[in-house]
Amino acid sequence: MTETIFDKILARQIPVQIVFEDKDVLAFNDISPQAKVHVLVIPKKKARNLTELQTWTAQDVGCFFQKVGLVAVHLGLDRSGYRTVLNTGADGGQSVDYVHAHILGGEPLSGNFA
Ligand code: DGP
Repeated sequence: MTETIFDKILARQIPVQIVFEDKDVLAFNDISPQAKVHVLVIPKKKARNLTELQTWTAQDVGCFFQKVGLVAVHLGLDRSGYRTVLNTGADGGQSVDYVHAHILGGEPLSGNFA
C-alpha cells in the first residue's frame, strides 16, 4: 500500500495536534478546519477507505466506529451534537487514501460537508 500523509502522521514524521490516542486510533485536528471543531480519526490498522473495511473483521470495524464516538465524547460534543463524514474515492472527495472519519462540531452546522 502506498504511504500516505496519515502514515507519516502516525509514525510521528509530521507533527499534528493530537486530541486523543489509544491502542486502536489516533485523532488530531484537521489542518484546514471546516467547523469550530474539526478532528480526524484514523485507525492504527490501515485500510484505504470505507469499502476496504469489508476485509476487516466486524469486531475491528465496530471498534473503529466505537472509537469515533468515543473521541466525540472526549471532545465534549456528544451533548450538543456533531457530524461525522467519511469521504470515499475521487467522486467522494477523498484526498488521503487512508480511511478516516471527520468529526465536525462545536457550533450549529448547516448544509452538507464535502
Ligand atoms: P478527505 O478529503 O476526506 O480525504 O480529508 C482529508 C483531510 O486531511 C482534509 O480535511 C485535510 C486533512 N489533512 C491533509 N493533510 C494534513 C496534514 O498534514 N495534517 C493535518 N492535520 N490534516 C491534514
